[in-house]
Amino acid sequence: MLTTEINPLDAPETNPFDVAATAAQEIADATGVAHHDIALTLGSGWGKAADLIGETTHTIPAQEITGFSAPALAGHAGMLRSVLLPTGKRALVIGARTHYYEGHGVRRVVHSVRTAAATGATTMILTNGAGGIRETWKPGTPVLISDHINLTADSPLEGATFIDLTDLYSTRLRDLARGIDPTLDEGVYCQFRGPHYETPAEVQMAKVIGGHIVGMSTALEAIAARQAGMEVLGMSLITNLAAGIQKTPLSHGEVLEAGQAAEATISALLASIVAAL
Ligand code: 8IG
Repeated sequence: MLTTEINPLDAPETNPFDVAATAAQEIADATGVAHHDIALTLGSGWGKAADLIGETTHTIPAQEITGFSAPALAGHAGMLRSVLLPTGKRALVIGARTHYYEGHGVRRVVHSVRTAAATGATTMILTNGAGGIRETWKPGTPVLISDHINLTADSPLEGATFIDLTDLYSTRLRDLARGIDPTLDEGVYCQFRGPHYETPAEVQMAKVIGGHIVGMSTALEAIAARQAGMEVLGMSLITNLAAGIQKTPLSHGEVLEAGQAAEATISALLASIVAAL
């Protein structure tokens, strides 16, 4: 959709699943691919995986698809790609993430996941860049998400929709990932609202309540993916130690740099995991 149009997700009376179905049909029309099998959201540091998993046959600026938002950062046009995997399966690669901290509401945050499900995808791979609470995780370390703590006090579910989140981050997929790289650690991801980083006290709280990773995405998306019946794999790239764990202040530039340095390695790892699905 054009940026000047009203996003249909913003009208409370619209059904977000209808909007996702429309978006999926538009993707099918634009790509000629009627069905996608898996979907990947590539967060900071993970972008190169799109080139490594297979052959990109179609690239669509996300904002041309119903319900997707204009890019939050100028010059960062989010792209949707349809990728043909060597196995013959089809992947939908989502390079456009709407963050909760943008303030457009949780429907927009999870629209890409719901659209992926509507294209037929039954596996959802969610990746992000995040802060680490464990001191042994040097910047550049990829970590499997074993579970999450949703600190946004929000949910993508509307009404009395009671969804079980036991094993939300599939044990089967985590085992499969460790089959590729046995050194992969795992941890509990805490989604904070952001966009500010945490105070050191908030990081200590996250640690005390059982968190190992702090970030600003993924948990709400994972809930929507589970609601849609998808199997979820979550991975964080630790780009920095969380505030107060590292003694120096956090800088966005530093975070981006760590992401870039690790990008080739972690993207190759993710491509190997996708090949094994
Ligand atoms: I990259 O330290 C990245 N994203 N909340 N805290 C939160 N989000 C992050 C961090 C971090 N690093």
